[in-house]
Amino acid sequence: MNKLKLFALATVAFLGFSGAANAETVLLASDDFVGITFWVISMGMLAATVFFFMERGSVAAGWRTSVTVAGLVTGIAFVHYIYMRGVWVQTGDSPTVYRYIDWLITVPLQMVEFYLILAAVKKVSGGIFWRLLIGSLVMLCAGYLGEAGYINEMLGFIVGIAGWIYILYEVFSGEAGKVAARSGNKALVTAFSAMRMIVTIGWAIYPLGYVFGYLTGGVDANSLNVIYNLADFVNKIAFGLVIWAAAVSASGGRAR
Ligand SMILES: *C/C=C(C)/C=C/C=C(C)/C=C/C1=C(C)CCCC1(C)C
Repeated sequence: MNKLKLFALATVAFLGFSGAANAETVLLASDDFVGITFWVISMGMLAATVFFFMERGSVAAGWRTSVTVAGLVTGIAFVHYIYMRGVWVQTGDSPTVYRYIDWLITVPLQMVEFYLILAAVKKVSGGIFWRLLIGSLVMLCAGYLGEAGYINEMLGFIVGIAGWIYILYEVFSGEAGKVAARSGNKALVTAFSAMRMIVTIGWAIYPLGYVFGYLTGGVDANSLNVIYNLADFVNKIAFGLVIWAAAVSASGGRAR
């Protein structure tokens, strides 16, 4: 247990150090509000990562992997935010490639979370994970191709939306949704419904950002980045907190 905490602290210290090394070449202007959101959110991701790794040991064994994955999601986002912040502050350009690399890693990890919290209470098929993974890959690849200019922006949007709808279908009406509904486990049902709401309402912010950024004429990099940044803050940190809360309640409070 102590070894794990030590490892978490060492990782975080290392990451903080690499962030500090980056800071000497990057100076944030006091009127760069988009840059400030990049900065604030990177610190939020760091705090959430430390929190999830430290809390992992306080929950029942079956829930630990879920809490660890929540920490991986915010930790990976933290590293990407340091780079995205640098690109934005230094060039004023949208850090599209770093953003999509981050999403390409963290969104599948969040899809694993749906599977893991079900697997913590019930025997479930791996098909749930694979279908959610395919939906997220379709959504993100289409979005990237559209944003980076490889395909028509509208086409990228439509295919991306189709991938998202497929994910929603699986968590509401597909096998995942059915297993959760039938589980009879209160903590699981609460967490699953909250995660599902995040994937529905919280995630809707991203296609809205895409619409404002690319489809309503003229890419406004400022609003696009603020929208994406706020969305990441909610969808990565709140998503993890929901899992952590379910894990604590399923473990009968915070007993050690
Ligand atoms: C941590 C990062 C997360 C949860 C990122 C989620 C991203 C999306 C839900 C993106 C969705 C998009 C569409 C539904 C349409 C096409 C454009 C995208 C990729 C922005």
